[in-house]
Amino acid sequence: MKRREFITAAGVGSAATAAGVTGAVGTAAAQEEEPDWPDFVSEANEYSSGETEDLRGQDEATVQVGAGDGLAFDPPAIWIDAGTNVIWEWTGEGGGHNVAGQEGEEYASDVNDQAGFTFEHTFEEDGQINTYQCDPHAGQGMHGGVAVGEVPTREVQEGGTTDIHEMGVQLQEHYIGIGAMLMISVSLVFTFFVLKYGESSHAKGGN
Ligand SMILES: [Cu+2]
Repeated sequence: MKRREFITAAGVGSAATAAGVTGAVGTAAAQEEEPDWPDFVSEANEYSSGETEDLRGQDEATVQVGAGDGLAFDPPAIWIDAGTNVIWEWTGEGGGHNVAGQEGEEYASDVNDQAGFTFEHTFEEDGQINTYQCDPHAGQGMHGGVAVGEVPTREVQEGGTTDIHEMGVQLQEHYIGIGAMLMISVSLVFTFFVLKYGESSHAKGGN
């Protein structure tokens, strides 16, 4: 194999290995449980899988109304203990909004478009996944979810990456991370030296 081809092969090989290992670390780190949200919440604006805000252990939780592009609740999915008071705070963005309970506990605020407007509801029933929406923007994905206490959960997984736990391999993320960095470093240093000194015999011969 010619030197150039070898450099390319080594570089691609190391990069692929490092990327593979990094992907596995990402999966392991992100792997956790979150409430088994209905699609109504999974498709809410500003929500993506695994981004449930875990506020258990606190007696108060705050959610912004009119976040993101103005048509979202933030955080859109929260997990609280029974007895927690949830306070929705209007940002004033996105027009008139309200908060209206759907599945679960019943509550509804007025529609308002002023920054600083607030609405509160204390969730009392343990084990329930509550959903709510903004009536004027429900059709545009302005939804939210409040999971209370011991609710059914699902495992959070990033799409497409290998689940190293399912493979039965228990690897310490720490060591995998160091390994990935070492491989990248070795690859870079190797490439640097070959490029710098590999051609030197010809270059110096010319001088
Ligand atoms: Cu709205």
